[in-house]
Formats: sequence, structure tokens, C-alpha cells
Amino acid sequence: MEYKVKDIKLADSGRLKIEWAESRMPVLMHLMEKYRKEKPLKGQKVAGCLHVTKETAVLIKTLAVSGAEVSWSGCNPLSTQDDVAAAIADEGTPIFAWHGMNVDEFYWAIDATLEFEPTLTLDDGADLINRIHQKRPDLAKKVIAGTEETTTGVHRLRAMAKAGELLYPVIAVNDAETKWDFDNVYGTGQSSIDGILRSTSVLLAGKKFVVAGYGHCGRGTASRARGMGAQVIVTEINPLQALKAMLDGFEVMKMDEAAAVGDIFITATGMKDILVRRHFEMMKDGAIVCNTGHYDCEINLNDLAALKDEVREIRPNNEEYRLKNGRKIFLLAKGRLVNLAGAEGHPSEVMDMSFANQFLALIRCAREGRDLDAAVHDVPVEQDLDLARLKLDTLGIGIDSLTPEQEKYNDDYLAGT
Ligand code: XFA
Repeated sequence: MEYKVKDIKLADSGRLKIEWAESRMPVLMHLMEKYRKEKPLKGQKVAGCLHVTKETAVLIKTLAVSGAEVSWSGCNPLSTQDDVAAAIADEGTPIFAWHGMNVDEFYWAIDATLEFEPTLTLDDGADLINRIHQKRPDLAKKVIAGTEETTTGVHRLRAMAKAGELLYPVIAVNDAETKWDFDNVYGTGQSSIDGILRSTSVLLAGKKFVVAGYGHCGRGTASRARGMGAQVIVTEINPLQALKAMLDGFEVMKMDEAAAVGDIFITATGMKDILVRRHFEMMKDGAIVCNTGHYDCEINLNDLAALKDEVREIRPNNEEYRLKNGRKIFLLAKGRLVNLAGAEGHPSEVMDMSFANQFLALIRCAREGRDLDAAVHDVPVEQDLDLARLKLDTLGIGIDSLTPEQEKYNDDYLAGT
């Protein structure tokens, strides 16, 4: 058995975390039982390059139980949970990942997972697929198909396909509604509030809580903040989104106005320079600013630094900027994703949906991959419906269905005229 992790003795601690995740991931657990006998992935070798977390461990187990041979690397040097990696290795899956690995080690780890010559690949960010295309194109012939977890990865793959360079079909798991919608609204919504609370312990009730951007992440965050009793203000650049925010019951205004009244600011736009010098200058004493958007450029840190007299870390992930105007601004997680730095990212229940999508997409790759062309493919809408239904089933929630008469009414274009 081959693996490289920080310390195999951490396995027991990792196993506890994985057990906890299993108890929160009913859909994957259901699929594991469903396919335990049939083994739809028998004979397949799955190379995965995905955050090594307790949730990923449950996905790996589901793949293994379904008959796949698996080899794993992390897709981000800072997201690996070392005890989880140790438990995965200890359970018999080759895994090459540890927290804080450098760039060379990162690619070494991906290469190590390619040694067994995979038939299926699973990516988050397309690094594994890129590595195959750039360094080991000989292996592409053996790969039936692959899957991709994120927006960024899907974007890269579509560009490759457009340039005619993609060597095998890939299913864009990200674009399934049961993936991105649940991640962004419910995952980011809750974990962002969680990150703010862990790094501040403020009372949200009664606070003026400013959300920049009313995309799915902004909508999730705004709705959870309201649920805690905050008075939520939304800022937008898109009139349609702004109107939706207003009709959803939020106050909508320009950031130039919100900056002067807000107690807590969170950016969720994907754009740079959402909070800049003139906003910091207007902010009330004690204002809290953080970001849950894609990058750490939404809050202009250079502008904030230029206004400061002094800065000190007042508690973990919380820096107090004492400004020259005498006021204080508290910056959380250095402007990086507050839901990751200050909390634990998406809850397991949300990852359950993403990873069940990954799993079903890989089964489809094994079954139909040879018939798909070397392009980026969507998850079929039936998979979304099946998964949503499964999640409800596992929660013991039944829903209505149409009677044959209602179906007929649905299809009858003359009815009602
Ligand atoms: C860490 C994830 C990234 C961890 C890992 C360890 C710990 C906490 C870094 C990640 C992603 Cl970049 O997970 C969380 Cl101790 N996730 C996904 C995730 N989020 N992503 C919030 O939780 C989605 C995303 C992000 C950040 C999309 C686009 C850009 C940035 C992997 C994961 N999370 C569940 C962890 N539950 C404990 O498995």
C-alpha cells in the first residue's frame, strides 16, 4: 500500500470526523448501500483530486464500496485535514496529501495518483485533467471520462474544449442545480454567518448588516442574517437583482450610503474594490468588514492599510484597524473567505448533494463515457430531480405527485381556453 500523509497515527481522530460526516450525509450513505452489491464501478480506476476533508472521505468510501480502485490527491495545499488523510490511508486507499505542501509536492502528489493509470478522473479546479493533458497525454487514451466540481474548473475545461484540446469527455458537476444552488445559498449562507460569529461573537439581532451582491451567495447570507434578527441592507449593480432583493424585503441602497450606516459588512460579489477608501472613511466606529466572495480583492486592503494608525489582532481572524480619524474597523480573516478562514466551509449536509452528484456522474461516465464526445457535458436534469427526491426521502419527507387526470390537464393545450 502506498500513501504519503502527515502522520498515519492521526487516523483515529480522522475516523471520528468521518463518522460524524457519515451521520450527516444520508444521500451518499443511501447510494453506498444501493450499489454495494451491484458494484457499478467494478474494474474502474478513479483518480481524484479534491479537498481532503471528512466529507470527501465519505465520497471515497462510496466509490470504493461501489467497486472502484481509488487513488487520491488534494486540490488545494491548505484544505487538507491531516487526520482525515491519515484515516483514508489507514482504510486502504492510496492518498498523497498533507496540509501545507509546496507547489512541487502538490504536482508530485497528482502525478503519484496517475501511476495506476486511471480510467476515470474527478477534479476540483481541473488540475488533474490539466496535468494529464500537459505531462501525460499518453494516459488520456485510457481515461473514459471525468468530472469537475467547481465553476472555475468548468470554465477552464470549456476553454480547453473550445480550443479543441480536450482529450476526453468531462461532466460539469458544478452546473447541476443540486450542486451550485445548494452550495451557494445554503452552504455559503450559513457558513458565512458562522465565520462572523466565531471571529466576533457579536449579537446579530438589531445590527445593520450590509450584504454587497445579491447573487446566490449574497441571497443566502442575507436571508440567514435576517433569520438572526439583523436589519439587512443589500447593495447591487444589477437592477434585476436589486429589485429582487427589494421585493424579498431587504433595504437596497448604494454602498456610498450603506457605508455610513452599516454595523457589519460582507462582500459576496466576485468583483474587486467593493469596499474602498471612501467607504472606510465613512464607516461608524467599530464596524466589522469581511468577504465571502471568490477572491480576497473585494475589500481593498491597501486602502484600509493607508488609513491606519495601528493594527493588532484582537482575537483569531479578527484584526482591529485603528484609523487616523480615531475610529476602529475590524477586518475578519484578512479579507479572505470568512466562511473558510473563520469557520469550516460548507456543512456536510450540503456537501452530501455535491458529492452524490459526483458519484452519480462517475457511474454515468463508466456506463456511457465511451459514447460521449470529448466535450464538457451537463448533468441530466433527471439526476437533479432524483437527488432532490432522495434527499427528501432520507429525511422522511413525502411530496405529492400528479394524478393521471392532472397529467392530462397539463398536456392539454386546449384546457382553460
Ligand atoms: C477548504 C473547501 C476550499 C475545508 C477544508 C478544511 C476545513 C474546512 C478550502 C475547503 C474549499 Cl477552497 O474545505 C473546510 Cl477545516 N471545501 C469547499 C467549501 N467551500 N468552498 C466553502 O467548503 C466552495 C468554494 C470555495 C470555498 C467554491 C469556490 C471558491 C471557493 C471543501 C469541503 N468543504 C466541507 C468542509 N466541511 C468541514 O469539503
